[in-house]
Amino acid sequence: MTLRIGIIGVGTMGSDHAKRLSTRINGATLAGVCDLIPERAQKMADLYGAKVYATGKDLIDSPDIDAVVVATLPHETHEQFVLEAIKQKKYVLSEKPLTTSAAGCRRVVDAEIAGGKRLVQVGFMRRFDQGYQEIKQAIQNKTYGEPLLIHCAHRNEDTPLNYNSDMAIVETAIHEVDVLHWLLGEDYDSVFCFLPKKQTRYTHKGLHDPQIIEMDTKSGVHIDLEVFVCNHMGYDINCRVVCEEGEIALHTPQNTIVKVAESERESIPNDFTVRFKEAYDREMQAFVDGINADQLTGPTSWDGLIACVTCDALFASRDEGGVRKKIELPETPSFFQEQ
Ligand code: ISE
Repeated sequence: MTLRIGIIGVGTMGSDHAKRLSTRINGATLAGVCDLIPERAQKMADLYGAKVYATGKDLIDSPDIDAVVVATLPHETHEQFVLEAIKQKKYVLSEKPLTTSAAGCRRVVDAEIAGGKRLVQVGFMRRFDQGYQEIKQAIQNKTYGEPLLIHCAHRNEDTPLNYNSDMAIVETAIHEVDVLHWLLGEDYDSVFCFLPKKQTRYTHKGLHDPQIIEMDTKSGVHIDLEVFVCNHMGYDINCRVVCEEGEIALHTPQNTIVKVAESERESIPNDFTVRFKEAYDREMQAFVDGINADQLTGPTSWDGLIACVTCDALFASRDEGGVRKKIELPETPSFFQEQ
């Protein structure tokens, strides 16, 4: 059966998902779209032969839509649509962050548990990236001994003028917050965020750029992360895991290297939809396959909650001038332990 999927919010991410659903994903089709800007929705509908819905609720409630993708901005709007999908017992893929606070994620988690069925997948797509998967394998198999340190940098070429310091944590750094504890297979013990005095001249009001994050896991693996969202260079994602007997690092996928004028150049993508195209495809295929098997396997709303608890601690650490904060995670409900 071909699943009829509806997308709420067709900005950068939603339109990227619309294209992937219409052209590269097996077992599903783009059946509906909705956006606060009607022309944007109409454009997607015309391109891919989907129906335009006036509101997100209309799309979710429609008998012609089997499952939903939520890619709205601002991210706090995800919650209302995810809750509506749960109410209608429809599977839903929510872009990350699930919401922007632990309290909001808790409401989603509670609604999902009350409904008695796992329906939510959260868009932590880095778990589907081949580079991160190879690193996870090496860690699990102890190929290079125990992991000791992880050095990361999350760099965006530029951000819009409304992008602020909190967003650089809960919308940007949240990728590392999620993927690193998943890589290591353990929880964080404490986190720390501090603002270096020297900032880029390309930053703007409300954004301190760069920010520095440190996270320590329960077993003592130490992580440092540079979050630099106006780097004026490219979309540059680094993750280097130092183990007892070797080091394993992400490498930006390349098809060609150019040697010219006594130099050798590798390209850096300009945004995340290019850098992680395959990972986004695999994430969406896993969502569709999970629905067809009636069992989702991707990141859960509980993963969404854990990430937001960690981001809330990072905000507190930063706002208190760089105080180390303990991560107090609620006990994992059995509903998610079985996943
Ligand atoms: C965006 O939403 C993403 O998911 C990107 O991976 C991240 O680098 C960017 O900062 C976010 O705004």
